[in-house]
Amino acid sequence: MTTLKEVLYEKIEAHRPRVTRLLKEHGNDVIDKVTVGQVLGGMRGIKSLVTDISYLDPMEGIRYRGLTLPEVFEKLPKPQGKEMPYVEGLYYLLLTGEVPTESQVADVIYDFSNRRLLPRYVFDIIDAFPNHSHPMAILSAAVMAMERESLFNTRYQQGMSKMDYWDPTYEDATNLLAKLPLIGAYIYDKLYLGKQNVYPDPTLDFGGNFAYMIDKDEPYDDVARMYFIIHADHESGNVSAHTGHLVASSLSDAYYATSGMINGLAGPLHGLANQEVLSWIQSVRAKMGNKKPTKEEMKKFVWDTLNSGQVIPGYGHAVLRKTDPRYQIQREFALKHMADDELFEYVSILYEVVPPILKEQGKAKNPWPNVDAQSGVIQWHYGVTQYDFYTVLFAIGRAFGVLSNVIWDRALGYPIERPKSITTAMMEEMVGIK
Ligand code: CMX
Repeated sequence: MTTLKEVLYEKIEAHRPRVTRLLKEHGNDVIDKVTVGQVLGGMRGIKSLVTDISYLDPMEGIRYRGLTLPEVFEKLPKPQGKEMPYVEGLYYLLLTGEVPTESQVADVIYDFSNRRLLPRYVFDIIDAFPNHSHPMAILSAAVMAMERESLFNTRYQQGMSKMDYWDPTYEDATNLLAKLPLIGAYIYDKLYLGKQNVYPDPTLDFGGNFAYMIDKDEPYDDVARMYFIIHADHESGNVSAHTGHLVASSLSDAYYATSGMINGLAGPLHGLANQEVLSWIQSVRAKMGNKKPTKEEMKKFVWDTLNSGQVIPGYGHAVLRKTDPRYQIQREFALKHMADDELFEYVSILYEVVPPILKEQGKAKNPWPNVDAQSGVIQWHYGVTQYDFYTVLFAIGRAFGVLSNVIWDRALGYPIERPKSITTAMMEEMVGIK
């Protein structure tokens, strides 16, 4: 059987001439223009990155390698009797653009299980963190500490052809991805369960093993698979994906790039919003003395939050202009498995109440919920009630997309990223302000 790495290499060889041709024959063709509003407004919408791993349509939502999320969930192989596909199969899809067969997935699962072991010093570093450290800071440091394991770095120091950069990058990325569940689980077990050890089950897949390691019963294994898959990629311009790409563009290795992307994801406007949603809902619940709010009461909480200058977490998006399909997939799961959950009812009321209010307020370009509006309550329902951990789960999923991109970046020889900055005075002069 051809391994994932061999299939990937064939794809890389087939793709390289396309980039060479674009550069050689169309290097000076114009594909976008840039306005002052875009430059001052966080570079929103400027077509300046290339990736074939995912594409985000504002109205349709994300596609991984051309497949919508419902198609991804339908087509990828699943463990027997489970609703959600293997995360390892997603890695195959993201890297190669092909839906793997059962046996191709089995091969990736076997490969991952051989790469799971975590060096002792990683546990020591996690243990050394002071109380009340945020799990995202611990995760970032644990990944960073493993940089000494980088094969890319070793091979680079020995002298390596540019054409081979992708190979040790693939090894680093796959080693790191295979170890992330153990790192995440150890952080969880230590911070919240007071455990000093964590043991993987070598017979389980990525999602199943993660559920096992944090002591969660079925169907949490499917929740973990769903969660890692929906968070994996959202094209290249979001903060976490872009940070990973940017850091790696200087030929910093996969460990540096992943630690960087984790740091970007940890902000409340990005991945941390899932934690913010839960804490916001909890504060509403506390104010209500645990009584479920009516729609009118909920409207007041939403307006109070807006009027105090805060954003409504879990709503709005820089690219999307409709309800996030990642929200929808989780909502369907919740309706099937936990329709009577009290906090899920809060989320459902918010879905009715928030969009009209954001429209009335008239600021947010997208009044609809994003992925983070739904994800925390599902975690809560299945016993992961420590909401500062939620972004760690997001990070483990996001690492698949970021690292798949970094491998392809090296395969296609994308250069160090270096946009140009100008001064405010230069900009004023360019637009005719004296
Ligand atoms: N609540 C209140 N105001 C909001 C809002 C929300 N949910 N979403 C956007 N706005 C406001 C913005 O703060 C901005 O206000 P100012 O003009 O005063 O600066 C205005 O509406 C226009 O913003 P926008 O162009 O619609 O949105 P941006 O592209 O600038 O920002 C995002 C996108 C996600 C940061 C923003 O919608 C937001 O802050 N949402 C809440 C936090 C959140 O859920 N983040 C998670 C996003 C998904 C993810 O990455 O995980």
